Amino acid sequence: MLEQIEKIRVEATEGIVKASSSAELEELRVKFLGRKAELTQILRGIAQLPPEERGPVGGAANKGRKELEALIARSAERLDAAELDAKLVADRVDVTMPGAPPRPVGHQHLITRTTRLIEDIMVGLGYEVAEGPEIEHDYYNFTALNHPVGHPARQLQDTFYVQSHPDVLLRTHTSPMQIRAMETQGPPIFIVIPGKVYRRDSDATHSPMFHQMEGLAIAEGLTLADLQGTLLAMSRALFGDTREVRLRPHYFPFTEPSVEVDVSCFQCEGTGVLADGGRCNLCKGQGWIEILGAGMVDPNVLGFVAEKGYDPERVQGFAFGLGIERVAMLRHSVPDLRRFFDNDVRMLEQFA
Ligand code: 2NL
Repeated sequence: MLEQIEKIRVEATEGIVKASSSAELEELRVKFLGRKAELTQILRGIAQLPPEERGPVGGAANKGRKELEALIARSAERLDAAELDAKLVADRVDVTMPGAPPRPVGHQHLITRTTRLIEDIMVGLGYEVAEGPEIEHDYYNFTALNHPVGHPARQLQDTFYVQSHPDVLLRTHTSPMQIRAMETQGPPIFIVIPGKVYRRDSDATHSPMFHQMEGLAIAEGLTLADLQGTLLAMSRALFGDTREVRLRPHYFPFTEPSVEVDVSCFQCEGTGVLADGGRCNLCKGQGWIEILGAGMVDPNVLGFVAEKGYDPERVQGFAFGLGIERVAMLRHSVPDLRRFFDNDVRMLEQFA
């Protein structure tokens, strides 16, 4: 009997040590320690043995059982760990793979699209696109643009100044870059400058940050008629082939003469009246919609860049500035300018 137990112990130990999976190990556990296992039967039959054999056989069988149980437990730990490692490798997810189905990557904001559209139109007319800093020096934002210190427009602009540097500010228009461009490039110059500008203003049609597109054309012999023709071409590209433009006298510090420019209403074809006889809501029955300000560049402004060849006696030109949000609102019937900056994707996705 003792020999039989020793044989079981050796055979079981060999098997357990060689087991290569937890399933195989479980089979061995049932085979050697289960209810029908040889060793279990021996332990169960101890009482039937002659009294002098009970002690040695019971001791050997119990010792063998404990030893095998401990060996199985250690093998199970080893195999479980190895199996978990293998599973972790097999189930590894590459988080850099595209999803299925791939998510759309998004799209340009309507303000970006409108900016690009106006840029394209102006590039088609021979202009170049330039961009400049949003944090500006007082000199470029005001002084060189004919707003001397104490000029009422400096207060009217309601400007964001940098507290620690009273002569540094968030640009109130993209005009400062026009000056910078003229400082580096002599006439003739035909440029447009898009970008963010900042004013202390906030309601349905004013945001403290908004986007402007400014144009500047300086060459020999340019007149107000060239300004009108340029704006007519731009207006037709933006609002339809049958548009007309109208110039009304106005005042800006950096242009003389200055004008405000209206485009004929594209909803009522400039009549102010809709097909059903009702008043056109877009132009409020006027037939005209104000879209921008412009004028002939004041000789004083050219004086600030005279060293680069901008002699007011020899070259002249025009400039204009328009609000990109306003163009986008008109073209797409957006009722409130703040919606552009709420970042509500339900609003933005309409213009994908
Ligand atoms: C507006 C419309 C305007 C300009 C911008 C400009 C730039 C230079 C010289 C002269 Cl470098 N003018 N820009 C001119 C007229 C109108 O923007 O409503 N501004 C307050």
